[in-house]
Amino acid sequence: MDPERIVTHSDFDGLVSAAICSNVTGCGRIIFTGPSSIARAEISIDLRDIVCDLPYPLECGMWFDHHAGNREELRLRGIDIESIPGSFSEERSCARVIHNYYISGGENLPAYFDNTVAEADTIDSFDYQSIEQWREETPGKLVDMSIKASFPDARIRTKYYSLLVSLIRDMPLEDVISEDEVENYIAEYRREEGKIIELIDKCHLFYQEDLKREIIIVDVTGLRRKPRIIRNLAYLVHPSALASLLLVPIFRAGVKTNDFSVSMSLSMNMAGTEHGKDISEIMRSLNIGDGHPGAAAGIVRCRSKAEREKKKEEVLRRIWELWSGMD
Ligand SMILES: [Mn+2]
Repeated sequence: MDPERIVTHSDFDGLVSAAICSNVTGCGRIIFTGPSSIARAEISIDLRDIVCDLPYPLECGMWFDHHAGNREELRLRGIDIESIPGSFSEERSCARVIHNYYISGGENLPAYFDNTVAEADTIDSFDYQSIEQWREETPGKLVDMSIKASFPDARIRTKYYSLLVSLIRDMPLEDVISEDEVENYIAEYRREEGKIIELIDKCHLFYQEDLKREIIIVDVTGLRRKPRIIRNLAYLVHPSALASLLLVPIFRAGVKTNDFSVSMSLSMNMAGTEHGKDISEIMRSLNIGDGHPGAAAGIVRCRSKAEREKKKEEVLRRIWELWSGMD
């Protein structure tokens, strides 16, 4: 296939996916987007497009993905996955699916892709056994940091992501990170991360009965402006925590509402240990959301600030009860 565009997810896995497709097909026009834009059909995609690491659109030329939920959605839509050109497999990254597809098709891929794809596997599946391993600054993680920097506007971000795809396509990650622009955005991300850690330090607490400080709670519902927050950074503030819980106000059209989101995940300290904790079970029991055993989220709706405070207390009490009852 001679594609006109590669439409991909705007994360590390999506960028590596696009880089492999670009290497094989020679296509250099990359569109970056997220799963919800595809679901809402906000981008017109046709038979000349390759789509990576995203839900299957109405139609496309080739589709590569690894999300079980997207396969389930195709089944519900009555579309036979085997009839779609490309490849689906529940690998740890979409980059792995694409790499396997082209290798088994006899394509000659650069040897440095082996390591690039291995990094995509780890980063996309958040496969860390400890905080140290998660914080270890591999070339892939540094590139991922630069992707997560904030950009002055969407155009500059798209331009940088396009540059990154061509760098990842043409050289090993060790060389990508010594490019000036990449270095600058890594530094920018570090500055932002420092500010987030300060905010977490200021807004964290533990439930009164949580004497062993198992769950670090970060409550930023009191902030007037939408904060940028990365939940896992809570483990830097309290490294021995078993889980982190984040309460964030919901903004609609830039305006703060009384509703708040609750998101929670297990610490990587829990990886590989025997435990009965299931975060998605907690969200379902509260009837506010869903997710995976390791991470889940929900939304609590409130009509007033007073109700928000009341519900917050209730949610924290219930989460603590459910959590301490899971063994
Ligand atoms: Mn992915």
